[in-house]
Formats: sequence, structure tokens, C-alpha cells
Amino acid sequence: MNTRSIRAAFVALTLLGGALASTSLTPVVAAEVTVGQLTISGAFARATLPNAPVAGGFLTIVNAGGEADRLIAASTPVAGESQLHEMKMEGDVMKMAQLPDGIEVPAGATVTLAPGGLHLMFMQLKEPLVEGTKVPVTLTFEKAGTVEIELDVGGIAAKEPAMDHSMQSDHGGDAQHDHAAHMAMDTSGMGDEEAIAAMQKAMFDKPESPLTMGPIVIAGDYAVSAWAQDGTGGRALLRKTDKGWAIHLCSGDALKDAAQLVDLGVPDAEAQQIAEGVAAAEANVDPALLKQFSAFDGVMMVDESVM
Ligand SMILES: [Cu+2]
Repeated sequence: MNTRSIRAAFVALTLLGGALASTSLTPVVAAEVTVGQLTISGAFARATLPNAPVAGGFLTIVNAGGEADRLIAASTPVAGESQLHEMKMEGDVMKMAQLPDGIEVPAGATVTLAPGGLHLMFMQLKEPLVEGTKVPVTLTFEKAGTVEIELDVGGIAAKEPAMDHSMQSDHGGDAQHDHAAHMAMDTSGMGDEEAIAAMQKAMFDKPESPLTMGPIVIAGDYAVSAWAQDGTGGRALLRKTDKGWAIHLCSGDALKDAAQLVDLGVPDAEAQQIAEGVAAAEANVDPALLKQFSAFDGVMMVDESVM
């Protein structure tokens, strides 16, 4: 009974993690689309889980012209909102942030949107992205204008368009698990709150930087837990799966707001219940600690399905 099996896997950033240095010199099979001096190729997305709220889109833009251009917008019928994002490391944490000024494509340059870096971000997904299908996307450039492309939907941890395996750059071995943090424990026999706290402690607590757990609010198969560590912190959105509770994504104040919870895929009733629960539970929390729970900018996806 004391043996906790390391069984299920926790995989961070599998949807968006991993870097791909892609300057393929071989013909890329994925369709190329040209608009003005720009050529767009290798466009792909990763398959998503049935309830995933967001997905990333990746592609390469070559600017053969003598003038810089800028990708300023993207849209797709499969998502309520599309944004231009970048991933960046802040300390040990990879965060993603919206790029309000878009993505510059300098004259003569190749710009690659790839997992772990620049990407198209599709929010409020209306349906899961299914491997083997295509997702239509409209890109708008400042100078070249608007162009329609299609993303090939690859596997859930696809690193590149499915057909182009010619250039793996320096990624030998198990590239699928780049940036992956595996951690799990058997929490059977624990109550929900206890299980969530124990799991997060097991994943993140370190002797030199102890993890402080804040209130945990549970509504149906969803939960939001607040945490603080090293003067910063955030909130995690968890889902109960057949393998126990798993972190679905990390964010800050978005996870105490009912409307934003709904945008992130939580059903209305649970979102409402969580928002009210968090407000009540955090009413008595030390303001300095509350500030830490709010410190997490953006949304970091954590995908529990890739094991
Ligand atoms: Cu993003």
C-alpha cells in the first residue's frame, strides 16, 4: 500500500512543445502556396483530443522579394478565434504569448512557425482536428494580402508535415518527447482534493523550491487549483480521466473567470461553479499569495493524452 507506481505519464507541452529547425532542401510534399513574393509551405497542425480547447498551426514562409512583409492575421472556420503566438522560456517555464504586431517576414528571409516557437493559435475549437484531414486557414499579410492555405493534420505529437521526413536536423531518437515531463502516481484511494494536491506536489515540489498549494475547487470532472512557488505561481485546470486527475492547462486569472473557462473548453455549469468556488475559497487567502496565483501570463497547454 505504500508503493506508488509511476504509471500514467504526465506530458507537458506535447501540443506545442519541441523545437524543429526546419530548412528543408529537399522537395516538400505538402502543397506550396504563393502570394506575391511569399511562398508558404509545409503547413500542418496536430490532431487534438475530443475536448481540446485550442490547437496550434505551423508553416514555413519564404519571402523571395526585396521588401519585408508581415503576417498580421489568421483565421479558420474550425476555431472561434485565431491568433499569432510565440512560445518563450521564462525561467524554467515555457509560456506562450500573443503577438499583437504579427510576425515579420524580412526580405529574402525564411520564417518558420514550428512547435516550440512561433505558431498560429486556434482558440475555441469547434471540433477536434482529426489526423489525415485538412484544415483551411486564411492568412493575411500586410503587403501581400490574403491567401488561403490548408494545414495537413498530423498525429497528436506531429513535429512536421507528415510527408517530409527527409530533414530531421539534429533530432535523433525520441523527438516526440522533447520538453516532456513525465510524472505520475497512483492516487487511487485518495479523495479528489488530496489526489490533486499530491499529484502537483509530486510533479513540481522540490526541496530547494517548495510548492505551496492554494485552494482547489472541483466541479464535476473539472477542477482548478492554485499554486505558488519561488515567488511566482498560477492556476491549473485539471480534468478527471479514467487514469485519475490530470492537468489540462496552466494559466493565471483566466482560470477564475467563468467566461474564460468556457472558452478553454469547460462546460457552462462547471465553469460557473468553479468561478464561484474560486472566489469564495480565495476570499481568505493572503493578498501576497493571491498575487502569485495571478502571476501566470497566457495559457500553457498540458496534454494528458500522450503517454
Ligand atoms: Cu499559442
